[in-house]
Amino acid sequence: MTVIKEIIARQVLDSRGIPTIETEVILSSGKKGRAIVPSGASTGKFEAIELRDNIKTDFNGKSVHKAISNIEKIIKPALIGQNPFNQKSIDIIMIEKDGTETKSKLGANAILSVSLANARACAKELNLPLYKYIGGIFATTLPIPMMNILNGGAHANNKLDFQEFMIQPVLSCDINESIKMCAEVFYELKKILNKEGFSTAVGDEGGFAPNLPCTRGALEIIVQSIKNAGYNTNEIKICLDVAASELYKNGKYILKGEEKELSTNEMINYLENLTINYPIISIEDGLNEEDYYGWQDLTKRLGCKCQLVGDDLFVTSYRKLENGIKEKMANAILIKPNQTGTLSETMNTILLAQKNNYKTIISHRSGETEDTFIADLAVGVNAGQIKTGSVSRSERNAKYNQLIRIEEELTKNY
Ligand code: 2PG
Ligand code: MG
Repeated sequence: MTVIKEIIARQVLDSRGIPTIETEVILSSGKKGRAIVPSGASTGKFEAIELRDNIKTDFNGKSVHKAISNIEKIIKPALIGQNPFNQKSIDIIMIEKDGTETKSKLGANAILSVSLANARACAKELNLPLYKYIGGIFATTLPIPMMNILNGGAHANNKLDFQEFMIQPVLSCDINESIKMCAEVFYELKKILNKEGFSTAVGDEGGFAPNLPCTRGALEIIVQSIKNAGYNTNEIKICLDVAASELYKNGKYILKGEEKELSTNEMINYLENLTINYPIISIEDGLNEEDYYGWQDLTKRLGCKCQLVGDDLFVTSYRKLENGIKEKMANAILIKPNQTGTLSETMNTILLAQKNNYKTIISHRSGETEDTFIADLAVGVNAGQIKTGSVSRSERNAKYNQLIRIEEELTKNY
């Protein structure tokens, strides 16, 4: 029987130059799996905890030596000799060794890196592509990209209140075509920004981060870019990540760029108005992560015409999603493996969503790496959608390129 023989972890860098963990799980057969964990900026209050050293003189407190030492001293001895195909038991061993609700003792970054590397090692052992190892022969649906083209909020230093403006080619049914359509809109957007004298420097997720004055201005420019690229707004729709938890102070939504302070009800009106005036089909974190009555109201009012995505609201947590389903909050969930900290927990949450007709969108973090695990995961669970940034930074393109490879493999059937 194949068992886990060795685990090696090291500190590497993410796309913001911030340390993160790369882990290799080596099996007794000699097959290896490797994974690097990403990191968020607008993190939800209830996310699993990323362990950092907090030593000011070491990468400004961001180094991860403690988490790595936890892998070497605690996780590795517990997993050596274990059957790697028993992913659930592997994850449970780590959860139990940690013993906290939020994985704060060993670090969700430490645990996730091992969990993902283990799954990859198993796929290698069986000579299967990762998506097929995760999902089997029915893992055949390529996700529709939700592509970020304008950045604001915590991902840029401009005045845009909303964090992400994305486009989605809703009628395209192949990944090459979807990526091409979005890329062409991105080029047109650059031309317009250039012409109007705005910066074309990009934000953390590769979308442009111009100092546009307001949300409506951003939406106008996106609609124009879609048209200039030769498409119409039936073919390409707009998706928003408001990241409203970042805007919420003392019971109000503070839209600095717009010079507005809105109550929950006014914020819902504001969002509804945007959906009436622009081709918006999806709104993520339209309200604060704890504005539960607001979420119920938002869902009642917009839920039948708009995808309402819980990111900070659900933090990929089974329990939070279960409660959200019961209380009728949102109708879709953003899935980020590092919000929960293991592959098994991520899978459980996805299955719960799918069983209850909540849409699933597999997502990157704003601090990413060349690791393409989420591309395989999106196909493996037939998620339907993926959010993995723009087409202008290689850590984002790595995921699109992996989807292109997977599509080729699935259609050619080799
Ligand atoms: C989000 C994510 C990814 P971050 O809010 O959806 O786009 O951002 O990783 O900074 O939480
Ligand atoms: Mg979000």
